Amino acid sequence: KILITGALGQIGSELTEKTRNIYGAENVIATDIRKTDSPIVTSGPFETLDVTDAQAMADLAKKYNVDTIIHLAALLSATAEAKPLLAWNLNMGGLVNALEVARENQCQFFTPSSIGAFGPSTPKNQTPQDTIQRPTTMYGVNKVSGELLCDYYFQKFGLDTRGLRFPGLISYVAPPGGGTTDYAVEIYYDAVQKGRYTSFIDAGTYMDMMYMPDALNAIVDLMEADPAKLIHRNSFNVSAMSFEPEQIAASIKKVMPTFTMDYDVDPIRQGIAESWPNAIDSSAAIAEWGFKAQYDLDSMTQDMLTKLNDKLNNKVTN
Ligand code: VAH
Repeated sequence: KILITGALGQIGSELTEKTRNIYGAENVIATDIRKTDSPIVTSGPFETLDVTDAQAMADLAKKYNVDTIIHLAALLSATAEAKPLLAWNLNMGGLVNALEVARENQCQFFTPSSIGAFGPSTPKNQTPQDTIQRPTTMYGVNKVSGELLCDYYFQKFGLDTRGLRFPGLISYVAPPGGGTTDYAVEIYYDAVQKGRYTSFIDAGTYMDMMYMPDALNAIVDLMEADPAKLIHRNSFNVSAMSFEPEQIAASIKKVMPTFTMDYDVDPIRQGIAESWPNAIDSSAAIAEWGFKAQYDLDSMTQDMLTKLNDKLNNKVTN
């Protein structure tokens, strides 16, 4: 039985559907802070859960006899920068509660880290798996602390903790909330709805990115990997591509020639983006559990625009 926190979020809403398809809907308990009209609420067990409530989480783990916890509930980088103390309490309080419940129930455990776990003094290109991590954002402090805490629970208690340093994730099902890489999601929505986009991230700002189907496969592949082959555990660099706003705009123009983009740079999120790497090295994930991304920028653009057209304009695109 798998318990997922943050199951209505950008990753959670698609990971819940994917794991229900693989392992059986009744074996995946979706939880989130509030119930919505999402199909996730009705396609299998759903419970409201505030991850800062340790007892409530412990009670759910017992109620459903959970053996795997996928902890996704967290505030993303821009929101965390606006509300740093709330971010510390939710991101770290929720994580330690989830780790304790996993330890008490001997669960396998997954929680994502991020390229946000790196800072300005980290090598920016081909960022190594093992390198300096002095992030200058509250989100980054949360992610580095989370990586270390999950390693600690593995070393100290033998808990089977696993995690990935995700790049910006691009998807069309549930919009991300409060991220810095969200520009690369918004651009597709605006392209379909307005034919144009105003970017809050400046031209020339490279960040690692990945299409959601590849991120979901990476989570399942890592969780099913032979533990004997894992040298790293909670922080595998994984990236499918690195681009800057002009490049994603050019990719969209190949499909929508009249698309235009201009800039209204947000200094806060621009500052966060500039503190992160340009392109990270995924070789440890490739070597230890066979990470492989299927989508590049143009194939992602093709799929995003087709799916969003169907979703937003109810156009049946052939
Ligand atoms: C964010 N989407 O922007 C998240 C992610 C690497 C970016 O951590 O905060």
